[in-house]
Amino acid sequence: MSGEMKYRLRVDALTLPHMSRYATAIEVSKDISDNRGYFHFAGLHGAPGRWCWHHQFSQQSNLSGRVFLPWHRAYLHRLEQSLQDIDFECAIPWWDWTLSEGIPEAFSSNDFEGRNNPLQKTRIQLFPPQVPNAVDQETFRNPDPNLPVFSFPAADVNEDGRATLAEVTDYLVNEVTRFEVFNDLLETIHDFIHVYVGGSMADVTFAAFDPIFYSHHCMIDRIWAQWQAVHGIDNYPNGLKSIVLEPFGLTVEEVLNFETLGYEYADSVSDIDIGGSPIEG
Ligand SMILES: [Cu+2]
Repeated sequence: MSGEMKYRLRVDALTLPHMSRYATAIEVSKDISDNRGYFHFAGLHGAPGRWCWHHQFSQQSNLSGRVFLPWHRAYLHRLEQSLQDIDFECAIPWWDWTLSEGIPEAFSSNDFEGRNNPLQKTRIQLFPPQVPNAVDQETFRNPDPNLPVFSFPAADVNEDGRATLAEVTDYLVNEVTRFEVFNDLLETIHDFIHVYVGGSMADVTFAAFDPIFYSHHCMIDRIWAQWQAVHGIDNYPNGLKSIVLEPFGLTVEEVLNFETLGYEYADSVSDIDIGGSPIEG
């Protein structure tokens, strides 16, 4: 454990220190070809590793259970550790899709400090025997004009017949007391966001090569962290706590208290020292 707590902040303009540090670390990571680099981590989720847990299953396990949230927490943690080896101060930023602003500029812009924006896309190159057929393509997105809304009266605070992501998320965190119900609703919302982004993000085989994947999952992890703050950090099915989250070597139990993994969620940069650079704007 590193000892010092890192704060994960909201996705914002690339000119802000927490974003430029993150983009720079991703850029460097993409040039590391061994198991400390971006392509190693991107390849764990879908092709070629196929370790991910969704809807109670992983292609690499004969167990079934709600392991979606802890598996992705361990995943982000290991990626974040590798990025902190590049820049000790950096942390994964969360994409707050409840703000209804679409794909953030930090991920859609071509330019980062006069270079290609490393958060915009990634060139995927996979060759046999890693995959049956060679893949050489760039990640792409095909976002819907509108973020999803839900027909969900219990969450629909203003009763206009359309529960927004903000309303559904609030409802989930504050009103849903059973982990199983919380998990399944959150996983469904998660699916909708993958489909909303479209393109590579809508394909589990390649989704994790798109850098926006990690900020989407960071948002999912943050909502779980908020739920844990309300409903209990250890509020998780006991029978699943000893499952090992492969290939990360952590058990479910070991990731429940995320602060022991060295990070917390903060809403604003204003009260946090994120490593020297003055906050602008
Ligand atoms: Cu996902």
